[in-house]
Amino acid sequence: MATVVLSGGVGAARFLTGLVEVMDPRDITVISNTGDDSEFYGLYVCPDIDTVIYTLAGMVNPKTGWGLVGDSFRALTELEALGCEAWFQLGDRDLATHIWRTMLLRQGRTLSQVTQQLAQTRGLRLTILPMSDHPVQTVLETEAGRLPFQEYMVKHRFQVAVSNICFEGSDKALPAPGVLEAIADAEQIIIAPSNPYVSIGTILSVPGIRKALENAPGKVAAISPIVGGNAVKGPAARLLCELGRPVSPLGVAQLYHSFVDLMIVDEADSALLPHIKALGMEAASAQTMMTSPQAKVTLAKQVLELMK
Ligand code: FO1
Repeated sequence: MATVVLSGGVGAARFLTGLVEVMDPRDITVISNTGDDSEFYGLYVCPDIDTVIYTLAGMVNPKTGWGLVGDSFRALTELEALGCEAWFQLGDRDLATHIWRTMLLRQGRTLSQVTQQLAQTRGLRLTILPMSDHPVQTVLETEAGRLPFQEYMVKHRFQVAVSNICFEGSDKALPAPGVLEAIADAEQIIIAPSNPYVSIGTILSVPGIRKALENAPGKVAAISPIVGGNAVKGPAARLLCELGRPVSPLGVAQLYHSFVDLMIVDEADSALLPHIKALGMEAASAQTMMTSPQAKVTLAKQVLELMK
């Protein structure tokens, strides 16, 4: 069954490891956020795409959820000794991915082409599409000034108040080849448990994607990344609060209500189901905490069952 998954980084990657166990990966198209992409030392780094690929290939560092398991940081140490800033932990083996990607982009390949080649090289059978081949940068307006996403997230550890989020370049961006077609052809579309502002919101900022979701003939379900008033990972709870939304799956549902048919919340948040339904969408609860390989498979099964 043709399935599209809108994806950020770690939460989406964990969900996808369950999904590929319960359906044919060749039927899955992942549309990945690229607003977190950054250049470090002249290299083009795509954290969300790499997190999904490394996780599905069984290569990810299980402690962090990003980067490669067992990687070392000798190149970074040398770069620091040369006077470079080194707050973004790029491992030695991870650097090979960024060198290779940058090399192919400089030869004129598109990010879509490079991403598909990278996924195939790592043995993956699903399709991974960047949201756009054009550069879009998530920039947060904060009390410490305008910060590109990785500076906000990693350098400042998201401990600065945010007043607004911009997606620079999105007005000139086009969806990557295949993105709108995948949404239109999908029998089901799943919004992964990713940050609704800086992962999914960034994808929605690319002209045409929100409209395609609103008009999609397939059912659209979203899994809440907020459980019991907290983000499972990252700044989602803080951003909901700072941008004036309820810090709960209800706040997420408010952001998604124009295109989501079914909101899936954790069992801990079952009491919110009537409030979410009042927005005009279906709502159901499931065990969304992916604390073991079995829990990931169970969640994927439950999501597919709820979407029937
Ligand atoms: N996240 C961190 O919190 N600290 C890091 O130093 C860091 C390095 C890093 C390197 C490669 C990569 O693919 C991801 C990396 N991440 C790091 C994760 C990344 O900042 C975010 O989790 C995503 O951009 C949000 O989805």
